[in-house]
Amino acid sequence: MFRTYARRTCRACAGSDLEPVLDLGQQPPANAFLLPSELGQPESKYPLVVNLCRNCGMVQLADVVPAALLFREYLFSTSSSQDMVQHFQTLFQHAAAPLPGNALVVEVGSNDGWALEGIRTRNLRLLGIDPATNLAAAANARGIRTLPEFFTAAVAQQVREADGFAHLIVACNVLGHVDDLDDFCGGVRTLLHPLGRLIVEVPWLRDLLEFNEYDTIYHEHLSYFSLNALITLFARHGLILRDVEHVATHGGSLRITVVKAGLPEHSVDWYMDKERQQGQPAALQALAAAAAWNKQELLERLRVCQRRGLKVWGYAAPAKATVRLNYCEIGPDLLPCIVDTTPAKQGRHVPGTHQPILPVEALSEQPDYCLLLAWNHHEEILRREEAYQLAGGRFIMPWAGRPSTP
Ligand code: DWN
Ligand code: ZN
Repeated sequence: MFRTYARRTCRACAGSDLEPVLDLGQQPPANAFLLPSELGQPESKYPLVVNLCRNCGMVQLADVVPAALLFREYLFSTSSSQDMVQHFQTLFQHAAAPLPGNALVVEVGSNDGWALEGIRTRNLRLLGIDPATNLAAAANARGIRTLPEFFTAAVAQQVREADGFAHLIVACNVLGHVDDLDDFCGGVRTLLHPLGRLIVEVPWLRDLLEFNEYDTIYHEHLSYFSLNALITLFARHGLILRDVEHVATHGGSLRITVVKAGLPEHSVDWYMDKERQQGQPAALQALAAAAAWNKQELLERLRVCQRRGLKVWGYAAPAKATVRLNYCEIGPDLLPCIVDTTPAKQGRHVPGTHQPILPVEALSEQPDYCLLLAWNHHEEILRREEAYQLAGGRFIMPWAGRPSTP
């Protein structure tokens, strides 16, 4: 059991006016999928309490589980979704197009290196940085140079001394995982070329609230960003938001471009308006109510299936499945197993609720329904699992507030 520490200041503005707005109870780390030999042993669970900063509107976790526990061995790999690989490779191809020859491109949180593969044939120097030693090793083995490190100001300094400035730094789905964002931004300032760009993707708080994506709240995700919070954070470090775009990944994300100098573009206003219209803390209170409602509704749907003798399995074991199943208290009695394409997760069990994770090929047993826990990949999954559906299998969406079968 590791100790959490309680964060007393806002990660974006450093203010201390933090108000608890949502409590998802004690939860196991969402990616700590259990080996069969670990099943009988006591499991570590940590509080999952969400704070709102009344100064800048940043939403963030109160308790911090040590990063080394969460990220040094990481079972999630970007390459588990072809759509995501395509999304990130396209990002790199576009962003790298105007770069001078031999420029340094750094991806922070490079996972298994598949995004950088998208530009490996270009005349550029590529460097991945990721704390997961298993993923960094896999990337290095394929020739994508990857440092098995957290991105800190100290690491940025080392890279700059060894490789010079980076013309492009990309950090997708990373910022939310970082406790010390001041140190992270310091690292960006150190490493970024004066004319370089930082491209960041983060799930947008507005979409999390709009679509009740409470299962994306877990210990790995320390911050839930509004555009306002991002601007506040970067401005404190002399970094300026240059562009913003809405992308569909992970339930709705912001892709922003940050530079050392320049003017915010017009598009920023539209996003800021959307955030203002939503209002806080009312939207967070609504999220708490939606989560509670989703629990009742999902349990009822699964019980109805059980009474009718219908077989329901889970489809995909993303980290967010751990949150939803634990929060909703959906155990193996209602959902006996989950299928997932990730070899590293197969043979393991969901933390807390303990469903075994099977290869997707097990779907040939034709459960009547599959609860689609990786709802953010639903298009790809529906495409992929055509045979299951043609044979009569149906997917149930777990979204709160959306009617669906059965
Ligand atoms: O920020 C984070 C994001 C980017 O990725 C994390 N902290 C961890 C992770 O979150 P997640 O685990 O919720 O990610 P995904 O992308 O929703 O996970 C998808 C899961 O679904 C994987 O386990 C693979 C599986 N899958 C499948 O079984 N069949 C995915 C596809 C596309 C499929 O066809
Ligand atoms: Zn703040």
